[in-house]
Amino acid sequence: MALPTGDNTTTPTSFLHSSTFFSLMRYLPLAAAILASTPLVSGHGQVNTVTSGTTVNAGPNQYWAGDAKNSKTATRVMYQASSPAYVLFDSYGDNSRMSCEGSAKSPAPTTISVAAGDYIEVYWEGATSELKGKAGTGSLTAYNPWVHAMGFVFDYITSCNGDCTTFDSTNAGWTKIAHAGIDMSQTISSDLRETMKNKPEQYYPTSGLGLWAMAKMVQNGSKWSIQIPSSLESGQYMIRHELAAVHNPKTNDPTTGPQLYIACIQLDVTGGGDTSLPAGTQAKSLYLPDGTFANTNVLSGSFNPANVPIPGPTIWDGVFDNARREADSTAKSTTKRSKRSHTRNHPSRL
Ligand SMILES: [Cu+2]
Repeated sequence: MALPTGDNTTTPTSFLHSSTFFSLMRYLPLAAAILASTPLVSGHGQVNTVTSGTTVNAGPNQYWAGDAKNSKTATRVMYQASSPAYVLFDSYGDNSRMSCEGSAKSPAPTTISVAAGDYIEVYWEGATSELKGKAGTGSLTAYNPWVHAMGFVFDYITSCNGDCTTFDSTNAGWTKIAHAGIDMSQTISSDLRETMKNKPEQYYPTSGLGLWAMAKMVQNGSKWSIQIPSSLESGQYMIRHELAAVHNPKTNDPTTGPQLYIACIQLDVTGGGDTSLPAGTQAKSLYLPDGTFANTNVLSGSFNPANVPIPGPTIWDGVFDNARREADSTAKSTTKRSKRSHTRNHPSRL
């Protein structure tokens, strides 16, 4: 859910609850048509597609397990758009929900092959058409754009210890490979700012510098790029790609606070380096349920976009081997690089 005036408030459930049996019968064909066409429920969304080079892998159908694409997807099933649609602060300490939105023990049937050092592109899709065809959404018209513009994007990785299609990620240790909060060198486009004002889910900061990672994603056609560290040894891994929407600041109400949308994407990494992942951080220990992050309040008068720390562990220093390797390959030195362990992965517990 979003602000009272935010995400779609006409859900099939409320429709049904507000109807007498007689009027329900009158509207049944309409309700059936709505349910058959799109999931007309409260906002949010899911992964539409993941690409790796020329490989295009469709995300699962969250609403019908029998969909043919579900037998070919490498993305684990996420929550549907109705409760639970995302993970809230009262569940930040729950490994089952925090690792893969309830799919920790329900692997996807395939993996996507990607070379170490290369990128995968994740295309998000809104569950509703709130931003479809709206200015500032990167000309995405093939499906619904992602619906929120304020929030963080985090990327973690874990080893599947073999086969991702049988991997239980409940107690996995996650290593952060990228994160993004507010970029104070950029502004949101005036188009998207206006679109969000009309949603209505006004964008903060209301003027000046401060581009949230989520707005960057929406402006870029709801696409996010993730680089696989070139130092990482070959094998099967799972990416925990996470959007944290902050449009509905936390109060005493347990349905408020940052909304975590977590997509687990199974990869077969080829051509890797000589570095293995550190132990990482269990999903239940990534964020504090009452810390700085949980209490991010874009609506408070004192909100300062220049002082929004990024929560969770620091980025794994193995990621920076990408740059080191390039430097190494041009260096004259013939010294063999030793296999180093990377242990600087302490949670900052915000
Ligand atoms: Cu939402």
